[in-house]
Amino acid sequence: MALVLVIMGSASDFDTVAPCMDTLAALGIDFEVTVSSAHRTPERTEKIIRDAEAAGVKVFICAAGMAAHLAGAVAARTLLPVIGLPIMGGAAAGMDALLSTVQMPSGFPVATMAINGSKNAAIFAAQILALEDCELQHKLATSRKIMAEEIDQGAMTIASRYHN
Ligand code: RP5
Repeated sequence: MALVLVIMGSASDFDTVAPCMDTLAALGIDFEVTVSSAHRTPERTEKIIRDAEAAGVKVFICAAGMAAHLAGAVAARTLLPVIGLPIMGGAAAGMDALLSTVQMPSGFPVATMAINGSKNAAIFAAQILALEDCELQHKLATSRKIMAEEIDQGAMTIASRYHN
């Protein structure tokens, strides 16, 4: 059963969103991914939300660029947590999507990631699911340990260039 539903506003977002799906897969999280637009296919978006809720999805990740209303449109129709992923594109280089996603009216929060922050969207979804999943908590902790080791390794590599 999919626990996370990733929705992107256009198939053109796919390459930017792909690290989100890769990270969910690496963490062993069951997810589904689809394309639907808040503006171009509002009825389809509405049906996707209803079907996902009925199927047991726990978290939505909504990626969109430009006047990115997808995450907000989903948040308006569900009580499940919605993670917004602003996608860079167009004349405003992602600032349009960032502000459209983050500046929600009081009462309808969207947990907004950085512009193109696809990996963090997956990790944040995992952190929500990990509240009730000890194994997932362990995977996230292990992943942080690996990141810390990589920083330590980088520090040693750079230091060794200048200090023999
Ligand atoms: C948004 O408009 C999409 O999420 C995408 O980032 C952007 C451009 O979409 P296309 O014109 O490439 O379909 O709705």
